[in-house]
Amino acid sequence: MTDTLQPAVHTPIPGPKSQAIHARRTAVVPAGIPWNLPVYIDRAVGAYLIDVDGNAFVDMGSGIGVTSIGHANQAVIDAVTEQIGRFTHTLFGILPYEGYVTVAEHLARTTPGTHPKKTLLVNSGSEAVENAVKIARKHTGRTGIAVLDHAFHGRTNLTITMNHKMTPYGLGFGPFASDVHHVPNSYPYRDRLSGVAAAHRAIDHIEQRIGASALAALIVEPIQGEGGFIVPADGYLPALQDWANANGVVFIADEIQSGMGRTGAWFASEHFGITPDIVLTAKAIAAGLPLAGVTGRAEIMDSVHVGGIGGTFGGNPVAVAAAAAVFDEIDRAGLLAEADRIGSRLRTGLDALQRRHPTVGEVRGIGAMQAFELTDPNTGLPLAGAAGTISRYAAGRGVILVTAGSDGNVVRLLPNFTTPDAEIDYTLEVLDAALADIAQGGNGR
Ligand code: PLZ
Repeated sequence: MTDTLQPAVHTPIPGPKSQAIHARRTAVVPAGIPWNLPVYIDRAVGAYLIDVDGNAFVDMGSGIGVTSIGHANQAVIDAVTEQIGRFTHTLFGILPYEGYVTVAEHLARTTPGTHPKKTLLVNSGSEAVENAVKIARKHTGRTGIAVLDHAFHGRTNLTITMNHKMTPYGLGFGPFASDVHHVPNSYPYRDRLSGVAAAHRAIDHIEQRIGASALAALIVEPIQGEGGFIVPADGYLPALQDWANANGVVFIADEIQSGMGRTGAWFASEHFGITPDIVLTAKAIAAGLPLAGVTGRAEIMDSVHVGGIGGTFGGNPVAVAAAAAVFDEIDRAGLLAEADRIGSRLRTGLDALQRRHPTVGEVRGIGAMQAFELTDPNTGLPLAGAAGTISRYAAGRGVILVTAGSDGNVVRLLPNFTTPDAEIDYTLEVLDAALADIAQGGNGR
């Protein structure tokens, strides 16, 4: 464990102070915003979250892959503090500043391919997806958008239309955006298809149900995030890209969850040998400050008329200062290699858990983006809800986990890239105990 911190839960979860805040929240915050655990965080450092009752948790979720370089990173604190003291806003479309340009340069350097690239900065992942669709439509003069089954792209009207799960993301919020088409993904654990066969199925679907000439863009998460860290079979993504390129369809990689070093490469696309026309970033790009990017081939990005894209806060000066520090820190501290190393340690442990616990149907992921899918060993069906039980159990032992999967049966692990080995090993011990507990019918408490 680190010198000063170790997992320590000394109150019931949630503790009394968290419970008191939660009661206040219930009166003033809408019920529709989910909460994983009503534990209110007071501060965070390195791999730890400390709640208002003084409980310390190992953070294996990084706020869904946002604080990837560790909580309270000093380089980020310094960059943000310095920028806040100079200026916090001008609106880049009114009066520009260097930080925006610097982040665009970093994205041009780190996203796949050496072609000229340009970047639009916005505030959230959903907004990045929205803008990528606008740009692809303008560039192609077409309107159709193809998305994959089990995708998650956001919570705006267009992006909820693009999500796999209407429940809960879209239910009751229609009418929805038009000309969005859902296409079969590659999900080797469930479909048992080779990448070539899965791509054939997807392309047939597009050609028959949409028509290539109607399609502006095909958007993929190279590793699906909320869907449950679904790693497509080899050859699936390259075949989709080749088809998109041959048919004048803009090929967009939503790397909002899989990018920024999460898989041990700057972008997960690299593992699959794809060079998307547009790459989307958000989450980890600015260490928790709101920022997202749309980085694409210069000729595609420049197809939009002046004034067609922008926004008040997009590329906010403080957020871009944090982002520049994130890029520098990943380079300086060799954090891509660290993500890979931590991920391997985790993966070895998860593979061992799979051998001991028949409910662990599959372990999958790349780098520090690892997950396991829980399956009923007797029926082969998803163990719906089991991931939530494991996550509650782990919280009681001082480990924060995040669940995923369209059936709520996937536990995902997204440790930050500076997590010490001892915290990874402790997490694996807790998971071992949690899996033993669910095998005996435990409820996670
Ligand atoms: N694309 C691949 O993972 C956000 C959503 C959590 P925003 N995923 C976490 C929740 O409850 O809404 C995400 C993603 C991928 C797009 C998005 C959307 O990014 O910054 O949340 O808008």
